[in-house]
Amino acid sequence: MSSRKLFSLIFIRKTSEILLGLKKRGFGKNKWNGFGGKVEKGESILQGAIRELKEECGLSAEQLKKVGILEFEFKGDTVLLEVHVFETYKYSGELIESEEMQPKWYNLKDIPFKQMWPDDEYWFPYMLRGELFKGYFLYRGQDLILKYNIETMEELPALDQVF
Ligand code: 8OG
Repeated sequence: MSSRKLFSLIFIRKTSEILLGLKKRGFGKNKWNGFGGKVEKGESILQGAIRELKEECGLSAEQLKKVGILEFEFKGDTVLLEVHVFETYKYSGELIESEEMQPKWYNLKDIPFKQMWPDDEYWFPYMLRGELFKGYFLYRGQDLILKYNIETMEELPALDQVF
């Protein structure tokens, strides 16, 4: 029997820049990523995304747009990760470093893919082109992608369900 774990992943955008955070601890340590984490009981995915963004970099998001859904399977592990990806150009508050993340603006031409999850290089282009996408990745360990699939979507499911 496999179980599913829900996560949020948020990217703050400017026209030619994207805000990434260097993860300082836990799963994905020392990798640059968007902000986000596990959706908690009693909140929707969107609420979880807004909460995590504030906790990890101090910013409040307005008008988070869902842009993609990623599924990750790790060979030999029955847990399936379902990561809901959001972006926004509208935010407020003061950018801070938190215990979990060290934030930094990157020019879109200089995204540090070598120090990110290996799958990001595959699906970031969809996000940067403004396409909605759904992706599946099968990993061996945390470095090797054995199989993957990405498709563009006309629309993504609503995210107002509370878990
Ligand atoms: O709570 P925690 O920080 O451990 O949540 C993990 C975060 O990492 C969450 O925002 C989802 C995100 N994430 C994965 N796998 C991958 C991945 O392969 N690529 C990217 N970019 N983010 C990922 O869990």
